[in-house]
Amino acid sequence: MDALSDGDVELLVGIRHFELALLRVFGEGKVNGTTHTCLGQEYVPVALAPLLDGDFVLSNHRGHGHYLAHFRDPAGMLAEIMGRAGAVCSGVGGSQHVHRDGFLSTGVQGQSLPLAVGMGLHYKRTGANRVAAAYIGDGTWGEGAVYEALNMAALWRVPVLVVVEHNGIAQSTPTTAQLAGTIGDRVRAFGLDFTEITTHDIPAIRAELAPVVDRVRHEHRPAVVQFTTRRLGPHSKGDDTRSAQEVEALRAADWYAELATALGPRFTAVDERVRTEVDRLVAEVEARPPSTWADLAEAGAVR
Ligand SMILES: Cc1ncc(C[n+]2csc(CCOP(=O)(O)OP(=O)(O)O)c2C)c(N)n1
Repeated sequence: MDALSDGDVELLVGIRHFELALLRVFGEGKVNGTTHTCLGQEYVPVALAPLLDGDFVLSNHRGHGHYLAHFRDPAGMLAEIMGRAGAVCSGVGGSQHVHRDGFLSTGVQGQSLPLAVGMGLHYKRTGANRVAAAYIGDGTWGEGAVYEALNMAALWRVPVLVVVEHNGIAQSTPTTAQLAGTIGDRVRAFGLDFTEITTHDIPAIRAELAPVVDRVRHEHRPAVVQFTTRRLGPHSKGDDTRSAQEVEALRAADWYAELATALGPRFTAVDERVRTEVDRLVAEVEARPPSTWADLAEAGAVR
């Protein structure tokens, strides 16, 4: 991890502080709707960011980190969630339904995979040299659309990368209580490439996945990459059904403390600066006027 660039460290801790700040403003009753944070999983999109530069990312209900790693735009995302001026989609999409060129998230589990296959087919036909990458959780392997999409991806050989954030739980249901066999065996049954990543060492992850993404892009060999990861926060806001000991054990293996130890003062300096920047951003976005009907019309959301 000590081979990380300053930009990587900034992005990692930036996503961490963004999510913590979000839970705080929700707790203060300053935001409507809901939110799902990626606390503990931040390194996944950070590791993938340079490999998917210029590609299309399809995200899910836990998508802030995916967006921030792809665009480095905390102001637009925060304004979107808080319904303030400058929001990515004029506050229409909120936390889960964000659209921007090169990015689309949906709160409907499994919905992104058929879209990714359609996009991949388009990229293949037009020679776009682009990958459609879709993030899903392990709990989403109960959705039929996932299998329909994998079938067509394999048959049509489209440049689709499925990124599974396997955190071992879906809302309150442990994966062991709902998934027979393994995701890897299911993927291999379609003849697709499957890679499992169990580390949070970002340079090591990039080294392992660069050839995988290359094959997806240039040989149109769809692939599934599973990250064994940890959800440190509640499913949404106050709904963690796990025991305190279980969550404590997950926190003990978090990348954050490990990176702080590995980088020492370099980490502390970046961490403190980024935390202050996020706090300032929250205050600044909160003080902005709400998104207006004019913003919505401009975004094409109303006629
Ligand atoms: C089709 C559909 N069914 C149910 C839900 C409600 N729901 C939202 S997130 C979630 C659990 C998702 O678990 P997983 O895919 O493992 O992702 P994680 O939350 O662990 O990141 C559920 C059941 C939904 N959003 N969409």
